[in-house]
Amino acid sequence: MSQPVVGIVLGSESDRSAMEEAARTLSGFGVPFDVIVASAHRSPDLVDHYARSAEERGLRVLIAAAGGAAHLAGALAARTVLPVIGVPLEATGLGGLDALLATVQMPPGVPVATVSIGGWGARNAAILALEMLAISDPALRERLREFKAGMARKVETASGFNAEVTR
Ligand code: RP5
Repeated sequence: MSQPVVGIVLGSESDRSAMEEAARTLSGFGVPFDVIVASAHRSPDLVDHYARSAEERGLRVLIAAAGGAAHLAGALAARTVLPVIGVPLEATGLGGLDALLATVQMPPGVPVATVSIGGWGARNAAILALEMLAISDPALRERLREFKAGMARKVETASGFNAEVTR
């Protein structure tokens, strides 16, 4: 098993199903990752240890998913210079808006790259992590290019419009 380069941190075990798409996407590209549950509020020492040791353990990008008062991504970003991607999840009656605002509104100097709420965000977090890794990995960059071309082909096929003629 190769060394994980992406770390996925879930604020709770109850977040696991919402983040399955992130794991599936990274697996599809053959990029090794690890997944842990660590809560910014309930297990702050674990979050602290995970973030501070992430770089030396070989991780290159962190993805943090949490709902409600979602401080997890920010708590990680406070403790590492690795890029942190935040996925706001729907966990309360506020539909994920609470987590979105808590995740995205970071103070200057401590950015969290915040993606959409829930499943869309889970998938986009993985793709964004792949794009970050691809900066120094031309082979991965080519696979991402093919992935995007594949999406375009699907839309073009569904539209019935021959986009080739417009290029
Ligand atoms: C957040 O509170 C977690 O990320 C989760 O989305 C939500 C509810 O957690 P549980 O009470 O189900 O553990 O911290």
